[in-house]
Amino acid sequence: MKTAKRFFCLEGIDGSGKTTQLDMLAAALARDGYEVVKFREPGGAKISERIRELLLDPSFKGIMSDKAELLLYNAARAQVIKEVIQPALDAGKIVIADRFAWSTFAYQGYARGIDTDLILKLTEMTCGGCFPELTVVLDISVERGRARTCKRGEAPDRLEQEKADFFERVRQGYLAAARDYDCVAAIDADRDPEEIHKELLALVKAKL
Ligand code: Z5A
Repeated sequence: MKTAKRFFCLEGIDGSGKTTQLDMLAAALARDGYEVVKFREPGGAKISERIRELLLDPSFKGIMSDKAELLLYNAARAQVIKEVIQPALDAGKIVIADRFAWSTFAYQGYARGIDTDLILKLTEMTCGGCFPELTVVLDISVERGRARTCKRGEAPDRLEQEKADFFERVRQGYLAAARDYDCVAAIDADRDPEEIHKELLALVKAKL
């Protein structure tokens, strides 16, 4: 996969701390004088946020087909690339994504069982060369991740309603990506947020 300079991504199961770490990373880079654009997936652009509503709607549990799900995640991604990511990279800004194509590899590939070679081909079509030069997987056990999200007390969305073994397969998908691809690194996310931040910042700065 062709990668884009200054494009970074955080991945991990629910509750791994992506959003927390993304905010800390973006703030640290901004303090160093970098212009930073951050967004979440699915989402980050108006059309992509509308697709997010469809994807996460709990009333579609058991109704949405796996193929429709796969294509909708890619449709949301194609739009945010066009509107947000590519213009920011062209302007020399740093882009940080809260999830990107490795989520599709882990959730729709490893966990749902869709052929991962097919997903990689579709990813090439959707992203072209607009693919993160570094993805950091925040690795945590399913149990510990769940304990963190349960504390929020919100009703689970369609994906969050999946069982623990689904999320274990997601976790294994991420760890396989970190083993097999140089542009993916996994770090221990079951630590103090400051400790994780230091390691993450060092990994990103090594690329700048
Ligand atoms: N999905 C997919 O299937 N295919 C795809 O291609 C894509 C996505 C792109 C989108 O989820 C869903 O779509 C997701 C994957 C699927 N579904 N699932 N399940 P989302 O955007 O709604 O949710 P999320 O990405 O999983 O975010 P999250 O639940 O908010 O988790 P997080 O961002 O990793 O964690 P956080 O919000 O930073 O932290 C969670 C809590 O833990 C919070 O109270 C923090 O204060 C606390 N926290 C954070 N760090 C720590 C540490 N280090 N110690 C203790 N407590 C901590």
